[in-house]
Amino acid sequence: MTTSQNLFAQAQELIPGGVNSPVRAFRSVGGTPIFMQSAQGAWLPDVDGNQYVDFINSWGPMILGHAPAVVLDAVRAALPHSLSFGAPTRREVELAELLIAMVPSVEKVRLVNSGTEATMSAVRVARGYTGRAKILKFEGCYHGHGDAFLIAAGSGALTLGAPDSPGVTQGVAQDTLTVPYNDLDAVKAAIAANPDQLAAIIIEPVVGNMGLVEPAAGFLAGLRALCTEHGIVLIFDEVMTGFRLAPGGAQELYGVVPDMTTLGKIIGGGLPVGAYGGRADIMNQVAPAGKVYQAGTLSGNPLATAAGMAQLRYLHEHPEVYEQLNATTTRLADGTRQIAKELGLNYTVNQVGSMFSLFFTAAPVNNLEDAKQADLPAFGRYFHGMLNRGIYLAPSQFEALFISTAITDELVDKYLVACRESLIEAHGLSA
Ligand code: KE4
Repeated sequence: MTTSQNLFAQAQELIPGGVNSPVRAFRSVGGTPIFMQSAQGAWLPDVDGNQYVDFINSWGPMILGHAPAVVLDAVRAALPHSLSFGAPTRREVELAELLIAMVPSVEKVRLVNSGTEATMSAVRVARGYTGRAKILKFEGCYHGHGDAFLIAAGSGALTLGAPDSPGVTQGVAQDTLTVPYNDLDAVKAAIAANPDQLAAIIIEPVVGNMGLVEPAAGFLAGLRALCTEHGIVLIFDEVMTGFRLAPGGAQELYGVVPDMTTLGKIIGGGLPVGAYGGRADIMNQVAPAGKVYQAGTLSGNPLATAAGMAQLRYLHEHPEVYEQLNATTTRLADGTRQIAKELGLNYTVNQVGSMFSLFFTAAPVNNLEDAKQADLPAFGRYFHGMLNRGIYLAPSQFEALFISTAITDELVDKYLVACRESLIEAHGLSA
């Protein structure tokens, strides 16, 4: 037995499914999850001494690679001053200022401790602001594990085949409408069928949680117009795309400004930080300025804000990083697409900026139904082929890859060699 196998056997006796987040359990790809020992730059050594090149980067946060000096130095400097006060600090003001400078829709912002807290809070504020009850989300989008979102959810819920979780009551589910992604007519029909009842439409402006799916031309602008026309709060869930697709996220990239934005992952530099923000007239509903209650013991935590501030400040001051990330990712995506074509597989590869996915289907993937056409057993074999060749991918077809600045040209070459060999192996092709 490997050390990972031993640890996983112990973990399963102590932790549900042996993991602290379902998608880590390798359930849809089979095998034993790899227990990591450390990480540096692009490299992940596991507890058995194997080395992997990381293409997940903690599901997005490690955009500068693992253990970047700029972030670790900031955390080291904050360490001696205690880990938490439960009182306001200067850095929370500085971080709010930076977020407002970077994210077009954000005029006021509240820090929380996860993306889930951010989305749960944003929806509550939208309901408080509008006095309406219903929300609309898109099939295959994942907005964290809040009850209102575990309806036709993506990511781990989709991976485990539980897009509608037990424990979510009918009372909650009845207030969440779902329509296919990229289907503006379905949105219009949902609005017409629920006149003056929709508090918010929440969307991943670029989807990572059914695999990478990009918005059709005009889709986001269409949503913007409908929300303006009907007094519905448009929420961009940029927990994945924020600070990744551009300094100002997808809303900067596509030039569509929502009423509210939720943030996470990169914002904390690897430590637990989430945030929700938006128009001042909406955010002024939040206690204690307004009556919509939301709170958190560790919100704005001194260490987490030190890490987040360091990472965001670096990204803000080095916009050239985005050009590098996008060029690296384009090499990876185009190379993967070319290899699949040469092998006669013609698989679909979707890419936006430094996020991409290889779908095990030759058909286009523009929504959840398309993504579900993928050959999941073949994906599982491919995943393990890549793992055996030292490439660490998301252990699910319904996730995106997240590229860091630590991925060099040599590592792109290593990935592409492994990709070809793993596709051949997964499909029993001749080289
Ligand atoms: P967290 O609560 O996991 O910090 O954020 C929830 C969330 C909200 N919105 C979007 C668009 C997200 O992608 C996420 C979390 N993403 C998953 C990856 N698909 C986190 C990985 C996991 O669940 O372990």
